[in-house]
Amino acid sequence: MHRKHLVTLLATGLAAGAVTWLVPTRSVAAGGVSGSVAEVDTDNDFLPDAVEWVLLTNSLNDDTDGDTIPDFVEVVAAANPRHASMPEPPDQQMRLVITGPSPATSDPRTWMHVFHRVMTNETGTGAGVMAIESFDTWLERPEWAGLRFPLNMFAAGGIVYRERVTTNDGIWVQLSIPLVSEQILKAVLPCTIWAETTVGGQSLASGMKLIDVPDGIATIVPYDSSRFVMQTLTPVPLVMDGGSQSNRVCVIDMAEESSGPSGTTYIVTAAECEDANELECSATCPDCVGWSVTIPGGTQLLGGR
Ligand SMILES: [Ca+2]
Ligand SMILES: [Ca+2]
Ligand SMILES: [Ca+2]
Repeated sequence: MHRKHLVTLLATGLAAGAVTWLVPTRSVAAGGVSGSVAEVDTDNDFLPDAVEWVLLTNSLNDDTDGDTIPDFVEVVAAANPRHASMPEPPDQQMRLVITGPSPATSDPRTWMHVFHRVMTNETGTGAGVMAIESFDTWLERPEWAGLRFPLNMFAAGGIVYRERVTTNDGIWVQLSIPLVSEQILKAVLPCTIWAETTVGGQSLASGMKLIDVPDGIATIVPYDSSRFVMQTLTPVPLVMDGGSQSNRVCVIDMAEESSGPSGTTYIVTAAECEDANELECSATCPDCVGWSVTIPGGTQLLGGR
């Protein structure tokens, strides 16, 4: 078997030396709606609906902010997909996103999605994944400084792999790996899940911080320069408001309170509804004022690096 056809979940830290090799078992056509959370992509922009929910992009529009840069390119570059911006230079990029169970299915698993944008002249089948030279992923908890907890212990098998060759934006690669149930993952919060890859000799890293909130697992998504949205991993059904759908989401202000071994603790000081595509602001949003939220490493590096 050719090494480059393989994707490795490298186990380091607590299980030093244990390496699990996973071969992509499924290759599905880009776009369209089929079974799992990793495959439902209503607007066919190569970002599953569940991923767009977590990142606040519009799952019904392949260019949320209308600036002609596709959602995929802006998301994978950790740019600003909801506000018009300058074109992204052609470059290798990678972005990790965790999503929760879909309310439309009985699948209780969380998913890790790793998206790559690969710049290569090759266009044959598998050219994108062939360009990925190494792939490591792990979980970190602030209390275990320096320890990388092997994510293969959380992986549930049956990964989804998709690849799309574009005209000007390189090859897009999606690798989605089902993890344990949201309940089990909740037991190790707060944590950061990381992926590190090498593409064309270039080292790429992306992490997502997961925090514990009363509604489940949430991540903090930057909304503008100083405010954030605490977005649950699991989409909630849209609520009809007077017959029309709301497109607003709860944006929060946070004040730093203290710093400890689990990370930096913030108090939510304000919560208000703002436009955010097709997302729904819960009627209970204002309830989060006064919540104490602990984020590993604080709000730095939110949105990837
Ligand atoms: Ca999509
Ligand atoms: Ca979209
Ligand atoms: Ca755009």
